Amino acid sequence: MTDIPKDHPRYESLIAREKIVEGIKMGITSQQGLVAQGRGESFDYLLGEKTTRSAAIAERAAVAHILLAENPVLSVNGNTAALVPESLVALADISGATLEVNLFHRTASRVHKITQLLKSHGAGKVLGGKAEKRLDLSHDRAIVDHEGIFSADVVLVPLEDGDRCQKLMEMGKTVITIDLNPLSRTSLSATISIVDNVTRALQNMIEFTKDMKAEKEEKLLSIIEEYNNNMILSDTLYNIEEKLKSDAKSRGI
Ligand code: PTJ
Repeated sequence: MTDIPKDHPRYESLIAREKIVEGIKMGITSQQGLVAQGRGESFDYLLGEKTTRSAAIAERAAVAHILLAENPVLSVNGNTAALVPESLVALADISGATLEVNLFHRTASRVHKITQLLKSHGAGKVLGGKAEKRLDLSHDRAIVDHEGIFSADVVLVPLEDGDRCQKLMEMGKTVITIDLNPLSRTSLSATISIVDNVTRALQNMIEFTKDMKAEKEEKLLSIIEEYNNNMILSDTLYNIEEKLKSDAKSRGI
């Protein structure tokens, strides 16, 4: 990995790039993952590279769903495995969710390497390697584990393409997405759309889980009932609009 000085103004962003490049070298991340990261970076810039108030509300509601679920599953792809393996394992551990590797550009070797990586970070059970069920989709994200995504009631799908998100919604599941594009098909079709960088979102969700784990069921249900995903998305777009106006004004444009 290139040595990035800690005082570089774009330190976090450069480290994330390094992790994706490293993921490709390790055979974990697809080359297309680089393009996806670049797209994410541009949306993150528009959000001010910080967790907005609406993203934090979505993250809290997502944690309430995960804590109340019978069989919550965290779906892992090549980008999230490269960027946040330790956070995925920590969130699964503290919330009781199961990890499942599910890839768009699926190869047995990538599934195996991602599983090994998660295990090296302390993961117990990691599904996906022996996945045998198929969702009604024409690409390989369709391949899911019976015990995992197929029978899950709540599924977290970070950095997703819209198809599978819509299919999981049609199957009656609660779908939580993490996607920096508030207007992607994924964000527009999920139950809870977290518009935040996965690196910040998972950290926040771990902290929320620590706080909320001891809450009574009624309290968690009330968080879910009060949540309105359309309002969250519209608030996010408003934030972007205001940030662009204020940036332009401060630069005399
Ligand atoms: O590992 P695989 O084979 O499953 O492939 C994974 C990728 C991400 C390559 C694949 O799912 C893909 O092509 O995704 P898309 O369609 O490019 O969608 C990715 C979405 O995630 C886009 O809307 C990006 O803006 C967003 N995104 C990218 N990086 C981040 C992000 N959202 C949150 N945090 C990020 N770091």
